[in-house]
Amino acid sequence: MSNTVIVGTQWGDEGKGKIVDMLAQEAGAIVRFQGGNNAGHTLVVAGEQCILHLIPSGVLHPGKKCLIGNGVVLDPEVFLKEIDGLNAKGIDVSPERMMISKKTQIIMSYHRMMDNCRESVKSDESKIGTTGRGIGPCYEDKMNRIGIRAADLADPELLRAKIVEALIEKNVLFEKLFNVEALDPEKVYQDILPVAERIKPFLGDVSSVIQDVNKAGGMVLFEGAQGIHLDIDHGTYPFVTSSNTVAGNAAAGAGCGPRCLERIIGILKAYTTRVGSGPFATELLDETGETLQANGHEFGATTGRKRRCGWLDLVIIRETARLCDLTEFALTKLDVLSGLKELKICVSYEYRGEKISYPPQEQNGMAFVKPVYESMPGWEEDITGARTYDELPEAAKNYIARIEELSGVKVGIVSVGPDRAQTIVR
Ligand code: 2SA
Ligand code: GDP
Ligand code: MG
Repeated sequence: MSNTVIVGTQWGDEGKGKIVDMLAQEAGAIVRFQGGNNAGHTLVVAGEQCILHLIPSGVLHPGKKCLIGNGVVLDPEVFLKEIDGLNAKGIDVSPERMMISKKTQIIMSYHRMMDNCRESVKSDESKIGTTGRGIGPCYEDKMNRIGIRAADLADPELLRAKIVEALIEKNVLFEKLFNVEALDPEKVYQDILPVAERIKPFLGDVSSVIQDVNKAGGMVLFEGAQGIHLDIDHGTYPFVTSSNTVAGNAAAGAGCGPRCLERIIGILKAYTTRVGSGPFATELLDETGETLQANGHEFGATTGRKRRCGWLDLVIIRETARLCDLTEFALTKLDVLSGLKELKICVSYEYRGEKISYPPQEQNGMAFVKPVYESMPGWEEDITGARTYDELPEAAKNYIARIEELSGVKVGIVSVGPDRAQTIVR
């Protein structure tokens, strides 16, 4: 089996969790390589729903190794809560199978505070609409080389000194700019100590585990979070998250070389959604948008925010295919389109008087594009019970074929419902 990377092709919430859970059956290890608990990955097995924020979506398969790579920002309290919840359900998440890279950056209370302070002083137009989980400020500290790394949790003196250092500038900002109370470094340190104690047994060398799994002939599944158009470099900057979400970062963020990445599956929702601010060319602010939102149950899996909905945008998908070198798509939520008489696919944009096939690269250029649509007939049938490709209505097959033609990437998996079983492998 080839090592496989799963990425979101749009703005997140394409159904990555479901597909990772499904493919985890064949994996030796599942590794998260970027993002943090801003992610909400939903798995449904035999009707029972489980939403994961930090723990890799392979966890429901007993014995599979679940790894958190160096590229992740980890909130230790959220991590412990998540394992407690899983253990209570009888799912083993002991350090025997769960590991956090010693190099993983730690989200501290002051990162969450900074996230909310920064958003609160922005104008309505410039608010990012972050999840408020401290993701951006934690990555800022990493790049600023003052981040707390997971291994520091096992070294109390170093930890204390680093907290003091990290708060020097932040406390000035908290007090003078944001008008909130400065934090006492000693209190932050004392509060994190019991948490650190519980995290210690999970610390390890994720890079070596990946290598060992491969050496033993096992497959490693790299689980991306958010989506390619939320990538810090390639997304709709500045309305993006603070990590590289592209497939290439799976290598850097997990601790292996680029030749490790073999099969690259882009998870493609049959329409488009976005949560948070930022341009969205095919957004539908009408009844059809509401229908997609309602039928697709489009609410943020972390914050509960309503997701914005619109037609499938092949321009951003084409860009994803080239940025990630996709080998195939897993098309999800096709069932949500059932009952729509007409389906539209955005095939190009009009931008500054020109027709373009890839998103503009100027800041906020996406806010000024006009989508060029192609129309296709929809289908009436409920397809949630389909288990083979042939059971799909002709119009659904045509929709899939058109996606393949317009993107140059084949659709290898079709998902027709949230449950693990509601999947067609071609
Ligand atoms: P942040 O918190 O700094 O990463 O926010 C920056 C932008 O990234 C967006 N973002 C997301 N978009 C879709 N899904 C995400 N996960 C949750 C989910 C979101 C939720 O599964 O539904 O529950 O609201 C996710 N995480 C970050 C975010 O909306 C900002 O636009
Ligand atoms: P992720 O962040 O990419 O893992 O996606 P989320 O879990 O945030 O959002 C996807 C939502 O769609 C979840 O509620 C899933 O249970 C659900 N889902 C996944 N695949 C399908 C599908 O094929 N059909 C339907 N109706 N729901 C799906
Ligand atoms: Mg999600």
